[in-house]
Amino acid sequence: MLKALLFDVDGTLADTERDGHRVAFNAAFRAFGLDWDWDAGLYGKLLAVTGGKERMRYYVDSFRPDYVKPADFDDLVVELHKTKTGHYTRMLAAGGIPLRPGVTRLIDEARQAGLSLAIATTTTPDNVTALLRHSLAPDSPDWFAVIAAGDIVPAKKPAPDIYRWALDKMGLNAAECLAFEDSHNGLRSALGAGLRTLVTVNDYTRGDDFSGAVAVLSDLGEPGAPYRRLDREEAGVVDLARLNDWFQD
Ligand code: XBP
Ligand code: MG
Repeated sequence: MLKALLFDVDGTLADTERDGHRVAFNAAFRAFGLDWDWDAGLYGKLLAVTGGKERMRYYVDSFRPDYVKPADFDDLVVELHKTKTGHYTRMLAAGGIPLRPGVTRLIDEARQAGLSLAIATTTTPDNVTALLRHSLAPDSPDWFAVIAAGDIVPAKKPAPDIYRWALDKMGLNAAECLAFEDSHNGLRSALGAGLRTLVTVNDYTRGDDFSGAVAVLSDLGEPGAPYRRLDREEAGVVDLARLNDWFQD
């Protein structure tokens, strides 16, 4: 029986990367007088590494051989990331990033049916609560039995640790749950924890390898604006009846 839905955040609940995180990173770089500037194309490459601090280190190591790291580089990364989180959460508070099609509808239906909800994400906890509060409902962080986020596990996605941590806190087996992801790294993480996983793609992840997913969709769909299934000819709206069908397959 399907008992719980576990959601990734970035790219899955909302399109946060290109016009959210990326913009906030660039604002932080400017505030620190750095000449780092991540355009939308470069950011797509940087998404290979999850986690903002890890992504900045990856950028320096792989794209800026000219940059000379100061002795306190690790501290600089932490401070840059705090500044970036401040920018990002202010953007969310200003209502800057809406949820993707079907997300609010499906979460409402799942709550009414008594399913448990959880979050399993690489992003910083403050980012999750700000997005939920400002784009879903002010009290919506309380709707989630578990919010597993950020540095609570050292190994970020594609490692399965964040999903294992969430399952453990919920006291549920992977076989009782369904995960929602948007990227190859996220799918690997959820599958690694033994979770059946539904993928909704976005512009950055459309070309990713999604082998092993239950289904690969354009989005969750809304009445009047159905999803398109990418792995076969099908359109529709993701509701609990459809999830249960996929879950039982
Ligand atoms: C999300 C991420 C995050 C954000 C930045 O990956 O990689 O790192 O880009 O967030 P996923 P922070 O959707 O697979 O969880 O800067 O707060 O780390
Ligand atoms: Mg994601």
